[in-house]
Amino acid sequence: MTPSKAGLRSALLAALLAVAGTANAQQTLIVYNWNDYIDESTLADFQKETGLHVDYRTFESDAEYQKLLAERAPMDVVHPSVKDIGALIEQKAIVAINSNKEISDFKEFAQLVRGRLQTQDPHNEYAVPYLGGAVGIALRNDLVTAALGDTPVIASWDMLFSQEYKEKLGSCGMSMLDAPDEVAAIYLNYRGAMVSAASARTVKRYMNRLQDDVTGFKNIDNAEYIEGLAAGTTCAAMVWEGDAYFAKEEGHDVSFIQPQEGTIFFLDTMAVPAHSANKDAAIKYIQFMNRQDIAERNAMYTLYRSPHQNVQTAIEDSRAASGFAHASSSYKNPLFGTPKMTEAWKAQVALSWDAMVASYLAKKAPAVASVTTIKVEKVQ
Ligand code: SPD
Repeated sequence: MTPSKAGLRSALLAALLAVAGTANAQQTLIVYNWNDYIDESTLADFQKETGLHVDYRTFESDAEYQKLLAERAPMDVVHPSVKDIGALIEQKAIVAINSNKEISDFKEFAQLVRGRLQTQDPHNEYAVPYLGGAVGIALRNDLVTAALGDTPVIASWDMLFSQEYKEKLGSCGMSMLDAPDEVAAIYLNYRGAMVSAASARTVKRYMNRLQDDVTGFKNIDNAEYIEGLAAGTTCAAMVWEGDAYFAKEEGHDVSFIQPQEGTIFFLDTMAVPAHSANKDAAIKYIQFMNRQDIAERNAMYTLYRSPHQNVQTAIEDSRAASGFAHASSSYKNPLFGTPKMTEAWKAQVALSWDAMVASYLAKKAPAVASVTTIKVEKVQ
């Protein structure tokens, strides 16, 4: 987690968990979730209700949790993105937890969410949706206005990738997500390629172009931009939307743009690793977090979108009344999902990504690189 949110809250979380816990030997559940992705008071409530102790840890990228899973690091609940569920099932890295509808019959989830899951987990056995949202651009308004002069702010990926905007915004700090699959899909779509039909050769060609386009960016990273936007050291960043809305709610001069060319609608889930030592307790945790009242608290707090149709509708109504609205209404165009990736697509994206990062770091000297590697943080 980055200090902008976590610094304020990890102390609170520790206090809440201490109060909720007892001195008795408790069963401990190890939960890995994305950074800045929970209302931490729900953890304390879970402990109070069940008597189970939660050892809550965070990660910042797909690569981080995938490495932890591959290493069989102690873990009872993990939050993979829906795009990876099919592969995790195939690898036998996660287990079926909902074969008898113990957790949900999935009827309460938005149609687009169910469709997204269907392609990966056709019988809704392995993964329960948690939160989702759009990828877009966060702007630190004061800095961007000063840097752009008469050039207008536009709802376009041009703000990050066109020469015209980069020349103006490069000096106030630009940043791109460290999320190969999402970035590749967004970039190919932006540059006019048919993402779902792109051959490995096409992927390679476009990723080479991206390599030039990110030259001069301050970061390729999933957490530093949160701090950077707040501190004014980053002015334009590709972000997961909740992080931008949260910065705004904390009083920073930040806005979120959903580019008109289209963007990813990502969806994260809850799953149980095959090597979990506490599978029954893990199912209880997922059941609890999937409860409508708890799901609502997490969506309200994080400013991401709830997969529960009713919860999201109620939230949108109450937020609209207070002047808050997501850049587009839920689950509609121009949001699209990460395409069902063929092995060749995935392999080429991974290869091209590594080459792009290597070239980016080589050009970035003398500053120290900040591409995310492993930064697992433990909060308890
Ligand atoms: N603050 C991070 C929130 C996580 C958003 N989901 C990321 C999906 C990546 N595939």
